[in-house]
Amino acid sequence: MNKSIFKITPCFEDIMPDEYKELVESDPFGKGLGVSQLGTYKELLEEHPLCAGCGLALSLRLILASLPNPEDTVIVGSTGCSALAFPQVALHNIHSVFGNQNAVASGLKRALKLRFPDKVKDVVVIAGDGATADIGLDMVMQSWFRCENITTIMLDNEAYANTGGQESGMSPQGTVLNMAPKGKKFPKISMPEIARESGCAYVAAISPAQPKRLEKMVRRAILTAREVGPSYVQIFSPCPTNYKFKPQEMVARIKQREKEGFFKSKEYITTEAQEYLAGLEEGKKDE
Ligand SMILES: Cc1ncc(C[n+]2csc(CCOP(=O)(O)OP(=O)(O)O)c2C)c(N)n1
Ligand SMILES: [Mg+2]
Repeated sequence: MNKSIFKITPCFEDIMPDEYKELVESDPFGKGLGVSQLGTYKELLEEHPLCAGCGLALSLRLILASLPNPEDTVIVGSTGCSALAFPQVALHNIHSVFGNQNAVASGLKRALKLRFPDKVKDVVVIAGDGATADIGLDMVMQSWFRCENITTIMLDNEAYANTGGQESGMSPQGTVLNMAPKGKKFPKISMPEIARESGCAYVAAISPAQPKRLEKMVRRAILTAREVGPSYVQIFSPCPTNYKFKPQEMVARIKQREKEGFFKSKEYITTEAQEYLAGLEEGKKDE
């Protein structure tokens, strides 16, 4: 991205919103900043309209802080709670029709490769569990089978949250929600394993309770997608509104689910991706 595109034309300086002026003065672009520097620069998402204690909002904040190359990243979103925050994200982003996100991202990545052959452009899908594991599963898996160079990040709040609480394929067995009063009859879908078997070169499961590990996984996934093949990161992002717990208990809930054995951080890496990442991470140590 050429930074001159967001510089303020002098004659508009007095009418530009303070938020925008702050971004121009203290942007994170091209500086290699990450999760550890949060609070020292203007973030790509600050205020958002999501519920208090929303796990997805925290995950989104951490993902945006983890992007290896935010100025040349395009996010493809889908319908769901996160779609409400995207208009406030200071990054190129596209809203796709519910479930179509990986098809849109595939076309976009191919077009960007043709349009900017000498530049790295990262295409990252960020969508809910319903969009990824249910209604969009066909498009998601086909993009993996075709080995598209894109990263898919699922914000797993274990429900269709935006539409008032239906069960999703990712809700645990027995879950009772506003619109699933009898309790879910089937177990949670094993998406990391499906991703691994469907051709993803890098797969991870994580939660915002481990911000540094989340950052490492998001970076590894995006770097792998550049050169090796598709990648998938599943982020457990509990929803206080639909699961009816107190907003301040979101992180405690992750830890409790971990203790009970319902959530586990995972990482699957193919040998090719492992060698590629080891080369990059080794190079970074020398810097
Ligand atoms: C094609 C289509 N089908 C259904 C809907 C209705 N719809 C909007 S959001 C949503 C649920 C989204 O669930 P998820 O992807 O898990 O995101 P969340 O809201 O939980 O973040 C549904 C079913 C829609 N907008 N478009
Ligand atoms: Mg959901």
